Amino acid sequence: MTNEQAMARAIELALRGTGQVSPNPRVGCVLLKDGRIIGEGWHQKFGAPHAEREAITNATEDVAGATAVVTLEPCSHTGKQPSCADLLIERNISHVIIGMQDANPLVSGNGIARLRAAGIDVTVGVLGEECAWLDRTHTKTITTKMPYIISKTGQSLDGCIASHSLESQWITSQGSRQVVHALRAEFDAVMIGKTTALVDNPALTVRHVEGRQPWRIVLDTSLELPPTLQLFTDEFTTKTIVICGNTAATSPNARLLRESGIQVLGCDTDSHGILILRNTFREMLQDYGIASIMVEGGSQLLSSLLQENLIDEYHFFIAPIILGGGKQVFGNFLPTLALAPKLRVVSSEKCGEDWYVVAVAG
Ligand code: AOF
Ligand code: ZN
Repeated sequence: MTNEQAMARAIELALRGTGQVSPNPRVGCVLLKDGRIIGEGWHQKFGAPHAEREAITNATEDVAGATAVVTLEPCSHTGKQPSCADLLIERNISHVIIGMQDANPLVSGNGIARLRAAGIDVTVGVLGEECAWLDRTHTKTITTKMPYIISKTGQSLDGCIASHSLESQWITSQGSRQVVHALRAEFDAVMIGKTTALVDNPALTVRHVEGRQPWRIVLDTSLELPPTLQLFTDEFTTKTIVICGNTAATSPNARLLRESGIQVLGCDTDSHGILILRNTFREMLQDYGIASIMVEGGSQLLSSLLQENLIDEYHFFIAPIILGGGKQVFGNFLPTLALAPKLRVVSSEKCGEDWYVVAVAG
């Protein structure tokens, strides 16, 4: 087995932690002896043992002299778990192959230095880009203290998310909608604006695929949404967060929502009464461990996020339909070409009848 093949396997293992480890990174580890796998492990749950310890625990042979292939730099600090670099040194691992350096300032470079100081051979950067993608949300949160924000739009070829009469069910095909459910299970929260909640009355649940239910966040500055919405009445009300202005957060409506197990959070507003989302996002990470938020619309919310430069990653599901004069995905605020965000396409593929394009902020 080559180093790349072993790293690809470590990435596969790391992915099993999806939805379980956030805001920690997804990490996988493979132990090799004479090119054979003798142990595998992954970080399974937030606060639980790290991938390297799992792989050593699961090893079927003595690990002394083995090569550890790990997607992320082994940690050098003591957090909820003891240091993985120290564990690898103690167990006489002879070579450590790392996908990417940990962005966590408590670790970054120190894990590698500690391994090298103990005489261990260290190789960094095998499938580095793939490993960086795997842990992009951890990298963002640990360095900026802000969650990673993803926009998801089901849209027409001419960039509309609804017809002029606000019909949006359904623009994209069943295949695309299934991918969306898988995405919901991947990220920590799904967010929508007030109009989308009102017009679509979405459940924002994970259906058609296995996966855990993410938080559901809805913005409603004055708490005017009807209490009969699915988000407020179904079996996941304890996974619903309503963001409103600070005044509304102490109103009788807020109390009623809280009585149903819903979280109601007050947010600062600007001089126009618009919620200052940057602060709210920071709180989401700090107080709820929400490291990634997928915003599913509508155009007003997406526009303000774009304007505030808050979107890290874009998922476009583009259906072969023209809605001329419909609701534009990102509104109409961008006055000049110079202000247009430049994106880098990460992947594009056919999804049923639709095209599925993933792009990141350039
Ligand atoms: C590793 N292997 O499997 C993971 C690592 O609070 P703790 O102890 O769980 O530490 C969390 C930090 O440790 C996290 O921010 C990241 O820097 C690193 N995660 N490191 O060597 C692992 N999950
Ligand atoms: Zn560790």
